[in-house]
Amino acid sequence: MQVKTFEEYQQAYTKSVEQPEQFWEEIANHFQWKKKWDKVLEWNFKEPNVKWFQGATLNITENCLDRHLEKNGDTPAIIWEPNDPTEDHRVLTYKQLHDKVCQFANVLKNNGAKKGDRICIYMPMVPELAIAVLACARIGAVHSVVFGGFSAQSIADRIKDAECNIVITADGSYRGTKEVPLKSVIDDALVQCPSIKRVIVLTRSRTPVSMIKGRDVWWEDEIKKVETQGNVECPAEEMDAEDMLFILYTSGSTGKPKGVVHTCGGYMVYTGYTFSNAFQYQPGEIYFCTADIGWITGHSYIAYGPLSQGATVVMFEGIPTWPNAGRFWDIVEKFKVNILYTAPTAIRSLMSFGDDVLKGKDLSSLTKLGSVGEPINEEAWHWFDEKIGHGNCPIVDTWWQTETGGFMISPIAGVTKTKPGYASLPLPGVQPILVDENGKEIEGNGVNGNLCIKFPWPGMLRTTYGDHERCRTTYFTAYENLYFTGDGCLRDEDGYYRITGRVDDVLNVSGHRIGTAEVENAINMHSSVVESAVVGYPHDIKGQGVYAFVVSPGKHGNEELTRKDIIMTVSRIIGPIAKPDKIQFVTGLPKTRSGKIMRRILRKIAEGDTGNLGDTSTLLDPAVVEEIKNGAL
Ligand code: 6R9
Repeated sequence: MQVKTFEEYQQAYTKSVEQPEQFWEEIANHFQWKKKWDKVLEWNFKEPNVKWFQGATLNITENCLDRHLEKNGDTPAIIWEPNDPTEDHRVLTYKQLHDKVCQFANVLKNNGAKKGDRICIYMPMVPELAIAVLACARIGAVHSVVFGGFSAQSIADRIKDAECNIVITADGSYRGTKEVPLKSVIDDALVQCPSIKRVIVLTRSRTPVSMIKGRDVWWEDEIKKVETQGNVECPAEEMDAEDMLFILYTSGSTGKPKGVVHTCGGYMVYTGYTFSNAFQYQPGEIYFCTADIGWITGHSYIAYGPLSQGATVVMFEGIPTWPNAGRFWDIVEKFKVNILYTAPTAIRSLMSFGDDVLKGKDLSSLTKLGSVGEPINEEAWHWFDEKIGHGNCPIVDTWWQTETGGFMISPIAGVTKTKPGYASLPLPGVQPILVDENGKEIEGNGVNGNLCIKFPWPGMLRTTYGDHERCRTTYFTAYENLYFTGDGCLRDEDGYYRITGRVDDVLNVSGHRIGTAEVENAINMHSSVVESAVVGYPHDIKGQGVYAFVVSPGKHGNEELTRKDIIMTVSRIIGPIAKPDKIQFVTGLPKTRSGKIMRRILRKIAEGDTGNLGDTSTLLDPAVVEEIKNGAL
């Protein structure tokens, strides 16, 4: 399944374009199916309707667990490092993980879970999170993991949208010196969610929680029940290749986050194939992905992709800067990590502490590095390369999205020549194309355009939950017969791709996707706000910061307090990750005569680039621009 040389990559790529069905069929044969497919691919991007491996049945957990047991049952699957370095780490072998997943799958069944049910997971980065995810997949329930940084309101919105009937959570979670009361956030969310019949609560921080009779049960008690029933095995539910595996909510340029839907067969094949190839994973290697399972990176490259390949994954509960900025390097040294996969925002943040924290750390086990989530600036790339990789670890800059399921454009470690800031070349099976505003293909090299994909790949989203039309209009109507990524992209003279960032109203703050419309809606809920406009601006560590222009005549001269109130409102409505970094009070927003906010102008002001604001003649009230310019933060 792995390509070993650049020639092999080129051959694989050509085959994947000329004979895509044969190409993916051969890859799929490396996985374990209960029944093989009748047809490899059926598709159109009009509706859209994409089906891979039709007629096949499988269970992804048999591929991630059972099939490794005979030869590799004692291989560590998960090495877990707790938030507090003085607490013991934990190792779960494939055999142990298998048993725990089966046990918890039986807990889910005892609590009424069935195939097709949607189950919301809101948990800390502990092994039980991976166990909960896999247990859902084991019984054919659809998981919807919500990242721990989202508010009660965001959780409620997601639970309602997916009509979940069970929540899996923990009493609390540790993040550095902070303790987050997860169960209490869930309690607040559930006031709005009558569909939830059961809440399963793991003990982690043992902070006091309210347990409601008839609704809330402890994870540990439920496990005991299963043990006394002697119910250790749990047969894997037979799933159709196109049955839903999970929903993951992500932000777009309009409205509320949408539930991206991934299905069992194609997603399994795609995450396994891309993991194995991009990182050139070899048996025995220790792989550390610093993402949270609450994001797609954790789904695809902590859980499913590595586990389907029998890899050993390091999972970390804490944050990179606690107890100090050397924590990642301590973990690398402690577990002799070979492959480190992290994000530019983490690299920039750790860089800012200087190189002293690196002194005496043994990073010699590292052989490959990876980056994901946002464009990596050259300075960070070189620091990562020199200080962490000591100049001899290829950097795999993986470009992909929640919607793509797995890596799309990425170097293959040791095979593809890398270039700082470039995601380099499309992986086999991926057909990128650059288009101009009118949807016309921009051919040749040394060009810039909007990045689209013209042919389906097995890991792509199938729909947005409960609203297929939204999937169509968001991704498939901007350009006919193309999947539109929302990213701008440069293809250089060598045909190498460099992602330049979002071209829509989506911000990328510390690698987190945040819709400007979402933040505006939250700000507008504050009682003294009339309206607002949110844009991004360059931020040294976060990549982008959130800049809000707010019309608030009722602030009564106390700007500082109102500012804090607005930040609190955004925290409550979305979560702390969407808090504005800057709030500028203005008397009006620059609007066209038809009432549209001219974000182009606001973006320039937020970037501090006020010299040339472009054409402002269509503005209703040009004076407002002067005022905003003069008050810029
Ligand atoms: C995996 C993930 C997707 C957006 C994407 C793009 C940005 C991700 C990148 C990158 C440049 C990379 N992005 N990886 N930009 N180089 N290597 O992050 O998914 O949270 O859905 O975000 O992130 O803008 O469109 P998601």
